[in-house]
Amino acid sequence: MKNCLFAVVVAVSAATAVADGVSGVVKFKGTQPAERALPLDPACGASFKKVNPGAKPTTRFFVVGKDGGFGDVLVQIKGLSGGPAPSGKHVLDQKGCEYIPYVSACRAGQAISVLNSDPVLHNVHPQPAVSGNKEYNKAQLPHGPALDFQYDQPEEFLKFKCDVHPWMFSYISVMDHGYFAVTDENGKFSIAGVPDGTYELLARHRKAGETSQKVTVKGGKADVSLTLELK
Ligand SMILES: [Cu+2]
Repeated sequence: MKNCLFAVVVAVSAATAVADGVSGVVKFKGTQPAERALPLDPACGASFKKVNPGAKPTTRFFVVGKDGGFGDVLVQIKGLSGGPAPSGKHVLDQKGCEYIPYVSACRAGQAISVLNSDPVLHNVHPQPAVSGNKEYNKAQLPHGPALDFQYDQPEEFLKFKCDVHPWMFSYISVMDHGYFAVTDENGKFSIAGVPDGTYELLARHRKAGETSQKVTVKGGKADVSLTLELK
């Protein structure tokens, strides 16, 4: 009976490993600029060390994986509206005196819940650039309760900052449709639920610009590779 159960589990995980939806990779081309060291104060230095043992605190402008995969790229299907509903709140944490994730995306109207996992005071200061999206500046005690925000107008790379720690930034893209993803640290992405058809797939990075490619979805799937060149 034990063996039988084991076989079932293996079969399920093999099935889920097959890529579904529009998936693929964004590659980085060019010379990766050096990141800058972050001037952490002692309290933040200690927290950073605890969260990232052995790592040096630096800016995170260009996340490039070993195989050239480009992280923190906003990828989206153009020309579609609606799409899969957001599942729960979009969570942004403060850990080691950094915002985690650094770059992410959510749906317009979706609650953005900001946590403070640090033993230090932060203040959460979203600075939207689009009219109708409100600026806030809220202090958050060490390990304090979550603060919720909501943005109804689409805005790419809406900036969150902390005024206590001038190196702390996060960028959340607020999307008016559900067909988007942000690439992981190896440049990989997956967009679920795209109807069959031919679309423009747009990839945009905060500092490396954008590129787009035609993609044809058949049987609910498409595999695509894009390259963003830093000039
Ligand atoms: Cu802070």
